[in-house]
Amino acid sequence: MGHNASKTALITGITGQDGAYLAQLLLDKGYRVCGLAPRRSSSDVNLSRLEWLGIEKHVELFDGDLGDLGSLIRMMESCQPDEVYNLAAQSFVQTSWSQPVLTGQVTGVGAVNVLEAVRIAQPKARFYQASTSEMYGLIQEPMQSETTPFYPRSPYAAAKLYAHWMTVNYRESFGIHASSGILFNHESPLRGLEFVTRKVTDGVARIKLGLESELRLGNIDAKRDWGHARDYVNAMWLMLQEETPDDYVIATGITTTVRDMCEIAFSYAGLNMDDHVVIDPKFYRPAEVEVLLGNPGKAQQRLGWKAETSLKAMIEEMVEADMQRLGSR
Ligand code: NDP
Ligand code: GDR
Repeated sequence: MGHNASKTALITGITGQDGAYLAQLLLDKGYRVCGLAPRRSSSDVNLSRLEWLGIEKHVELFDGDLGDLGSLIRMMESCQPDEVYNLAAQSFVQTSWSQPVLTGQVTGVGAVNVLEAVRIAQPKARFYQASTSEMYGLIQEPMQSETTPFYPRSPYAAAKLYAHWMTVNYRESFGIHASSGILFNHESPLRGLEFVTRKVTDGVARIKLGLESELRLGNIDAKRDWGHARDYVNAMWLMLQEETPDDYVIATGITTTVRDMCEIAFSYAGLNMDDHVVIDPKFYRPAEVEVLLGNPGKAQQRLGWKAETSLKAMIEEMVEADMQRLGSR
């Protein structure tokens, strides 16, 4: 609170996992927080995550869409942000093969719409782009850093790589204070149910409560560097407090197989994973990113950031939250 009291932030994707945690972090720091909230047919706007954190009444929501430049410019004009966080995306890798064009439009071109809105209506604002470790894809280096070459392996990753380079270009060509966080996987009780950690913790809670008996998964040999979303949104904020915009890898520096992550969830609930997990090729991907492991050295050195939450503590928190959610239905 206090010294940031006069600052305003605008978050696209405020209704998603990271948007909700980032909104909470910025409200705690005394920011005025605006968010782009696309209309959804089921309930006008998806407020469930903001409600879970109890902050839905403290943010100002604007009607608009990443595909509609006019709506983004109008939002910049009414909100007048000091900081813009572009978190909106079609973010599920699997869906990017069934909807490659939409993924390109939202995740790739959509980011350029936000950059254009900044350039036209709020050029002094600092801009954050949600880049991803998926851009490394078929990596050749055992540990990925800011200098590791990219090799995207999905329509999602290719769209994110375009947005990433456009962010660099707006920084170099137009002097926009634009930074890109290359974030490795990060999870929480607010993670979407289709992503593997939450699918597992929700599945374990259902099995424990007798609502299901099996959990169907794809490639459980894949390895990911998993951290907690609450820790990672802090890195986004720290990047925009730097005088010079730059790109940073945000990761834990530890990689774990899907199998071992699963094991943590099942044993926490006192269950045996082998009694319940069924491998279903339906969840295999046309091209897989087999292993990701990030080197967060630059972020630690320059931003003083490091991951605080262990995978075990996070998965246990997620199982707990899912048991409570399902138990109280
Ligand atoms: P989510 O999928 O939880 O949230 C995505 C957000 O984008 C939602 O608020 C969604 O709105 C919004 N959105 C989707 N399409 C549009 C559109 N056309 N116009 C406006 N808003 C739209 O993602 P996360 O919170 O997990 O991730 C945040 C960002 O970080 C994403 O860009 C993701 O690709 C990227 N990322 C995520 C990582 C992770 O491990 N979580 C790692 C690296 C990068 P609605 O709620 O209405 O659907
Ligand atoms: P990812 O996350 O593709 O890394 O992208 P996801 O949790 O979907 O997959 C992680 C790994 O688990 C394997 N897997 C399964 N995945 C899902 N979803 N469902 C399953 O049943 C299953 N079984 C095995 C996958 O094959 C994969 O190897 C996430 C998203 O948040 C992106 O937006 C973000 O950019 C990256 O993380 C970093």
